[in-house]
Amino acid sequence: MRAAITDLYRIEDLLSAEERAVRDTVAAFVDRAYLPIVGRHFRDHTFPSHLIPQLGELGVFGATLKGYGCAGLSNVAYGLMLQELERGDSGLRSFASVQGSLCMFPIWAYGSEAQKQRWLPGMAKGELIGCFGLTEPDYGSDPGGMVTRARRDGDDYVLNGSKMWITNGTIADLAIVWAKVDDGGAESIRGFIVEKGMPGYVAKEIEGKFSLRASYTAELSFSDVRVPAANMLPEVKGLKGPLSCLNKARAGIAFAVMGAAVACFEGARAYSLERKTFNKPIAGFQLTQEKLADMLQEIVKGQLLALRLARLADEGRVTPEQVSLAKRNNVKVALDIARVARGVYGANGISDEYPPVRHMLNLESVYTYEGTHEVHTLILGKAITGLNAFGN
Ligand code: TGC
Ligand code: FAD
Repeated sequence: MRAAITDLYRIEDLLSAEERAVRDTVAAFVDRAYLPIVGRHFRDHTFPSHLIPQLGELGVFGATLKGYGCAGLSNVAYGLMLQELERGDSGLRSFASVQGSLCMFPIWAYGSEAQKQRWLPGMAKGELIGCFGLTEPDYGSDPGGMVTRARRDGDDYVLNGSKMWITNGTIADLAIVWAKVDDGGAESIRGFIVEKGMPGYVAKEIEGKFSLRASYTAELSFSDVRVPAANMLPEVKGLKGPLSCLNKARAGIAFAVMGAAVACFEGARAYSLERKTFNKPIAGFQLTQEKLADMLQEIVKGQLLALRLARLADEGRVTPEQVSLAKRNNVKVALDIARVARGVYGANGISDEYPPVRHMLNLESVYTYEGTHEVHTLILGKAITGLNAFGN
């Protein structure tokens, strides 16, 4: 990254001038507009919505998509943007992941031309906000078991069910909702664009989170919501619809979480050089140096992995197993780094005056969402052995 010690392996040299410029612009935005206020938002459990149009101007939303007002950047540039956002807070990056990879991408890839024209330009600018409803109260890791149903009735579908743990839910203008429909005899999962204000659609903020407090997370409920058939995504059927969106979002996360790790590493390094015990800086003790060396080692490895993954995506050669390995590894090491960094701060490490505990708590969510650590283990296990260990 920027500071020389963090970029021990000159990953900088592997980036194009455009990629570096995009990253530096987002980094400056995070430093100037976000870091001074994130602590207050985390305390108050609020998201700084006033920054959304500025993120739109930076081209963050749907950054890899072409046309419809989107920036059409490489996956590497997008990953670098997300890394900087997550250096600020996972909540800021979550907002961008959901808007771009989980809401704009399915409309762009599977929507009708009318749907693309109607939604994408406003979403790219941040004037319209999306959320993605796959998880249900009883079906998280196993979304194929979902019970939300859409029944055809004339020119509409009638939607009933609920979705749980939905990022941006309470501030969203539209929700991409995945539901089972009776599709001429066979049941099939389809995506629907459910609009704010449709009668019977309610989004309720989930209270009591210790993680991702600077982000909104909702329960969505649908009670006989009439959704025009024209709001169904026409070009995809089955679980591969939502799972293909998750490939994009998970790859972005693999890149992004290294930003949280860097924030923790840089903070712990600076603090350990300042803080003295037994008459010398704690950075001078071998045990502290081992912690810093471990952190740096895992950051370098994680960044190289994320960069390779994004380059493969740019070449159209990425596989879900590659995405799972990178998401699984990088989130785990970022969480470990945040925990160790928190310890380096001693008692100060539990205060929100310093970033590691906030990142640590956030990363507990990242470890769980977009496929839990265990789900990614099993995806890899299946790829390695050919045997499915998910269920019966
Ligand atoms: P399975 O039988 O394996 O597959 C069903 C169909 O889906 C296809 N498929 C994929 N397609 C594209 N990409 C992938 N990664 C795919 N994986 C599978 C598959 O080919 C098949 O297609 P077809 O045509 O033959 O029908 O499905 P399964 O029911 O056994 O489930 C597999 C499993 C467990 C891996 C999957 O369900 C899974 O990934 N579960 C985890 C769920 C998850 O990640 N949820 C995330 C919700 S969104 C979220 O967390 C947002 S947080 C956002 C933020 O704030 O940043
Ligand atoms: P469960 O599926 O109940 O799993 C519980 C535990 O069992 C986990 O440790 C899991 O790994 C383990 N487990 C499950 N199955 C197996 C198995 N076969 N073998 C071994 N272990 C297993 N979802 C959305 O759709 N949209 C969003 O925007 C969204 N945002 C989120 C934001 C936050 C802050 C959080 C925390 C979650 C969000 N989610 C979202 C939901 C998230 O994707 C789910 O929480 C996740 O998929 C796991 O589902 P679950 O919580 O129901 O856990």
